[in-house]
Amino acid sequence: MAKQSALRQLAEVLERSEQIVITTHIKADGDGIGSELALKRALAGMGKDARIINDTPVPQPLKFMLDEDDEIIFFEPARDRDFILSADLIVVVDVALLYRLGRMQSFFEASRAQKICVDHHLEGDDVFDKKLVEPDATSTGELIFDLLKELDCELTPAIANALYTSIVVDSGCLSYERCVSKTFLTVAELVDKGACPYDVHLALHWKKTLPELKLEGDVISKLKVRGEVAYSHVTSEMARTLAVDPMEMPELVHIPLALGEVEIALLFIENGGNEIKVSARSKGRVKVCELARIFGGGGHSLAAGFVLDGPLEKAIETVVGEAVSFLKRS
Ligand SMILES: [Mn+2]
Repeated sequence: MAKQSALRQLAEVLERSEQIVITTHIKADGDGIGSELALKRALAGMGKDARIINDTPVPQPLKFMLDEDDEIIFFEPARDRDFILSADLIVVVDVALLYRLGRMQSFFEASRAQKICVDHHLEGDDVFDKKLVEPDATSTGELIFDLLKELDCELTPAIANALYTSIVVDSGCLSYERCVSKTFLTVAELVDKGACPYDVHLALHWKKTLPELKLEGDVISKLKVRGEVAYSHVTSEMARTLAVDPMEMPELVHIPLALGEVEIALLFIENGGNEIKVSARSKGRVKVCELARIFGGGGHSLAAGFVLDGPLEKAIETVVGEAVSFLKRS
């Protein structure tokens, strides 16, 4: 019921607003991008001036989702500040932590617009006028679907395909725990409205480049196991040699998770400078977001992440040791 009343309140805010900024977290994934596109397309259909403005560019593997190159604007403060500061509404999707908006954060804070959030993560800042946050939802896309229903929006094929992509990206192709019958009913309706599952599958999974596949091979060759924890890493040197951005390959962390005896998978990525980005996954016995929180990160029960200082070997030693004892405690 709380969800229904949040949906109604958000729908009313959207109906009243005319100039709308939509944004998501830095290094957006398919859920963030799909949610933004579906919402923008729906609002444009309602005659609103809605623009998607993100701090970081659309990752190459997700560009298939765009109808036009500039459908998502890569933030340029000098050009975009007036639109943001004079907007009457800012919608943040797939994140509720302000620092994850990157350079958009200070403009979010400076704007006098109403601010709303649609998200399914556990952590969030208390800075929104209204929000719909449902950690049990497979994806933000599924919540945007509910919101568009509340708005009585027509689901065009372009909207349906964006939402379908959101949902499959964040639900492990409709297989994770949070998938319930409602998820499948939603997806069925999206396919009825023109979403193309095979095209999305091709674009998401079978459009890799040879260097990307080679990086997967490198991640396998560096794989180590300690107890029920499997881990691997990508150094800056590995990424540079192959000219691949591992941050655009969120599926790399699933390689160590595929081992039968493993409960927690960790992938360490040297992210320029002294920063080590850690992705963590669990198969279900433990909540890996609790492990991430020890290091100041967060996410979902079975998929989380955090950043810590290098050097790489020290970060690996610290985190793997903590993961092993975390499993013993749990
Ligand atoms: Mn998401």
